[in-house]
Amino acid sequence: MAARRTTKKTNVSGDELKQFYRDMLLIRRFEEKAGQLYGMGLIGGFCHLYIGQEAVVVGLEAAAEEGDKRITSYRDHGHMLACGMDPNGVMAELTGREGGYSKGKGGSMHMFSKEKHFYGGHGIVGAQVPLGAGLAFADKYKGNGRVTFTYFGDGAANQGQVYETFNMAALWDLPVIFVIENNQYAMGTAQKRSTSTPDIHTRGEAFGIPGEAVDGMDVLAVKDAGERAVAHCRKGKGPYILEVKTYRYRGHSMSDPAKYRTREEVQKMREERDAIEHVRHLILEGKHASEDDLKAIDKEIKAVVNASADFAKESPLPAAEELWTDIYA
Ligand SMILES: Cc1ncc(C[n+]2csc(CCOP(=O)(O)OP(=O)(O)O)c2C)c(N)n1
Ligand SMILES: [Mg+2]
Repeated sequence: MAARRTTKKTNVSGDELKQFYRDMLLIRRFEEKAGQLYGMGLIGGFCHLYIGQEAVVVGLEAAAEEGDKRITSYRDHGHMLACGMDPNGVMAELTGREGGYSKGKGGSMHMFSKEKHFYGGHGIVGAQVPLGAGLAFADKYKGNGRVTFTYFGDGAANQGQVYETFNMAALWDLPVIFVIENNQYAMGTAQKRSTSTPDIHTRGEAFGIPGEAVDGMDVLAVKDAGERAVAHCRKGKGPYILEVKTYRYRGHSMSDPAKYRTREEVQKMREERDAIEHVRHLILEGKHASEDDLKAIDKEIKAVVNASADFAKESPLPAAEELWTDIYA
């Protein structure tokens, strides 16, 4: 491995590091499998993979408590797995099968789990931002102490509705954490070509919303920042912005020719900043586990992912009558 940055010492336990490793690896292997199934024609439509960004959701989920909510964009499989949704149900939905979270009728961008407080999965860029504030409004109204993680991208951060939402969220002190997953690109447009000021965590200043930038390739840094944001919201101090600087290794979606960046740029991130390798290094360096222990985890995760693909392939397509259910007009 090329030059590895050093991480400041933390008091994180070996068990916690191993859990981070496991959770991030599940997302990566799941997404790789989804990419394969897409290539085989078993997944149709759009499919946006989360590979490279795993530390963002895993770090923030470690800062969340039972009952907290999450809502995100179309790049959503990682969020579902990180909050504990069943890989079988997610993979079956990707392949449009009856056993999927939306009975095979929603696909990659339209899955929900009330049980895990996951509110989608939204294909319209930025649309989930006001919805996230709405979820937080409901919690504030009920006085239940819950917070909502509202995830969106660097591209979405340039949308008008985001600022209408910031205004209302600040005005009403809503317990919402706006998580900007800055992966440096919005489809084929690099952030520097679309965004007047690179530090998007300062965008809340006009509304009195505090914000901070976080290294999104370091799961420990993400968890730390997440805990600060959660504490702020739970104290009733209103919204908080986390701009998590990350990187997606794959194209925008499975149909992206990726002509807007060099292979070397991607390779450099993979070799020098990979979040899973980082944790692997911390585990080995701290002697929390051996290479063989980690191999056993890799094997276990591979089995879970393979089982999800088998479950999906064996699940039938939705019955024709299902066309007439879950319709609200
Ligand atoms: C309102 C709207 N405009 C445009 C699109 C097309 N579109 C889909 S994703 C995307 C880029 C969003 O990039 P970003 O917010 O950075 O998220 P990322 O894909 O990087 O996770 C665009 C323009 C859309 N889905 N909705
Ligand atoms: Mg982006």
